[in-house]
Amino acid sequence: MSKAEEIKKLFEEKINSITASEAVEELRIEFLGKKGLVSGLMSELKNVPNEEKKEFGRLVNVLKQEIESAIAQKKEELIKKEEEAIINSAEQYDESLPYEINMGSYHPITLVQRDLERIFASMGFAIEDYSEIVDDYHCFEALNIPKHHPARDMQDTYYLSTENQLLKTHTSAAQNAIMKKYGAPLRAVFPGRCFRNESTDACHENTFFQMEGIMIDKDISISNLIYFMKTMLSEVFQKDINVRLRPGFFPFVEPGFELDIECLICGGEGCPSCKNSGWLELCPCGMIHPNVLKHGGIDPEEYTGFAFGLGLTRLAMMKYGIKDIRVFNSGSLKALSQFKNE
Ligand code: FA5
Repeated sequence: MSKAEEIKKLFEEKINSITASEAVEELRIEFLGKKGLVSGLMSELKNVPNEEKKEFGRLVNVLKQEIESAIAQKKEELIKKEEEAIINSAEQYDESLPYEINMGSYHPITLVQRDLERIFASMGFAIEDYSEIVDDYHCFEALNIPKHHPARDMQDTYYLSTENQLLKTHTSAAQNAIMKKYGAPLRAVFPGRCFRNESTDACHENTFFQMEGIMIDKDISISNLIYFMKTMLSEVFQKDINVRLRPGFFPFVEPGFELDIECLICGGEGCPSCKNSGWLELCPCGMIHPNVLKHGGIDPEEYTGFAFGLGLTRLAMMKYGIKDIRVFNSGSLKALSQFKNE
C-alpha cells in the first residue's frame, strides 16, 4: 500500500468515527494543516525519482481534494444534526394559551396638560413649546426683573456652568420669545417643566410643571382675564370651584393677582396639601407690564394683554385627589398607573 493510500485509509477511519462538528476542524488540521499528514507527504516529493514526480504530485493533489470535500460534507451534516437536536429538545410552547398585554398609561400631568391644551385651543390659543435651559435675559430681565432685583430671590434655581444659562424657573421665561415670534394680536399657552432650588413638602417640588398663557390685543382688560380663568377651571373640573382673587406682586404684571382655589383634598378645612390654609395657590396672573411688552417688540400704547402662570402639577393634584406632590416624580407605577388614558 502506498503512503497516499495509507493516509486515505487512516482519514476514512477517523472521519467515520467523528460525531461532533467541532472535531471536524481538529481532523482538518491533522490532515491538511501546515504540519499535517498531506503536507508531509508533499514534502517527500523531492525524494521521488524525476520520472515519477508528476504522477506523485497528481496523487497527492487528488488525495487533498478528496479530504477537503469529505471534511466540508461531514461538517455540514453534523451541524444540521446538532441544530435539529437543539430544536427538538427546546421546550414546546402552546400557541393557544391566553396571554396578558400590559398597556402603559399616561402620566397624570400629561392628562391634565392635554385637557388644558384642548380647552385653550378651542378658545383660539396657539400651543407653544419652549426649552428647559434658558438665559438670564429671558428668565428675568425681559420680564422686568433686572439683576439684583429682590424678586429673583423668590425663584432660586440651578445655574449651569455655561455663562448666563439656567434651568427655567417659570414658564414666563418663554413670554419674550413668543411675543417676538407672533407679534400682536396674540393668544398662546405654553406648558413646560420648571425647576427651583427649594425644599420639598406635600405641595412643593423642585421640578414641577406650569402652563403659561398670554393674550394680547387691543383693549384687553382684567374682565377678559377673569372670564378665561373661570372658563378654564369649570372645563377642567366639570363643576363649580370656589376661587378667590387677591393682589399679588410679580414685576412682569401690573396689576398682579393670585388666583387660589379652595383645596379639593380637604374641602377647605386645611390639610398638608394646602399648608393647612384651605386654599391652594394655583394660578398667579395679571395685566402684562408695559416694559415686558416693549421687550417683546409690542407697542404698549396700542396693545394690552393678560398673562397667567398656572401650576399644572398642583392642578393635577386637585383634579385627581393626589395628596402629596412628590408622587408625580416618584416613578411609582403602583400610584401612577392608576390614571387611565383618555
Ligand atoms: C410664577 O412662576 C409666575 N411666573 C406666574 C405668573 C405668570 C404670574 C404670569 C403672573 C403672570 P409662582 O412662583 O407663584 O409664579 O408660581 C406659579 C404657580 O406655580 C404657583 O401658584 C404654583 O401653583 C406653582 N408652583 C410654584 N412653585 C412650585 C413648586 N415648588 N412646586 C409645585 N408647584 C409650584
